[in-house]
Amino acid sequence: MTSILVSNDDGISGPGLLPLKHALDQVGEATIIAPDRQWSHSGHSKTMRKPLRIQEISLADGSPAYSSSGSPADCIALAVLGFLPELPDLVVSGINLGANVGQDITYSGTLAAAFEGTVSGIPSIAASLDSYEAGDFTYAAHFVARLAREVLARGLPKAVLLNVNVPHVPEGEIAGVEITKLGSRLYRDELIRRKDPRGRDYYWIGGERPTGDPSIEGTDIWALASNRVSITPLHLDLTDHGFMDELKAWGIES
Ligand SMILES: [Mn+2]
Repeated sequence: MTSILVSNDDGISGPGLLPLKHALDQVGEATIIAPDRQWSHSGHSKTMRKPLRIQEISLADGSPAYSSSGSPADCIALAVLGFLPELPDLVVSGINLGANVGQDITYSGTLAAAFEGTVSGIPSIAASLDSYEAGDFTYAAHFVARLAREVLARGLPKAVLLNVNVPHVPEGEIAGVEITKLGSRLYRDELIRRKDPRGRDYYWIGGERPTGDPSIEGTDIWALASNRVSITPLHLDLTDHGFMDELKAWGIES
């Protein structure tokens, strides 16, 4: 039996988790291990200096699931290191509320769970819906299940994962599926300084939602802007091979 490990960064009550699990139940045996709280924007963090707890719970539809005190990556590590009786054949993380495109992938806990699967040698998919409001995950979940079947049948190259972003439009308005490269996000963060009740300063990193440059054809941001599903293959090797020769010319090695 094909086993699929499902996690996310929006937490065990995240709205995209159960629709994803239901769709993946048609592909194999889907087991949820998800964080017990919100971990969005937490990056690839792993808990090494305090204990982790796992609780067996029932989700809204009665499905059994494991809720973990750890990060998204911890959830995958727990499973891979022996919490589950056998290694999963596939890791799927999502479906995240909010796109993970361009530079987002360095912040995203959704991606971190998938990267943790990839580091462990397990084919992995990260999936996000391009909506910040609780949305309709039906089409996205079915699409990810279809992609999961392909990944299980064909495998993925070593150190490569698939980052999927689905537009939040009715299925009839989906204009196609594109294999894309990472685009360029435009963040609009600002620092907000306030006073706490004791008169001390505290800070929020806030501001408007990020936008992106939709004009660069072939990017994930362009695909979403034109109602296309985006699939970006990501490699764990972040080396900038093109810059290596110029860096050597700095003479620092001698
Ligand atoms: Mn999230």
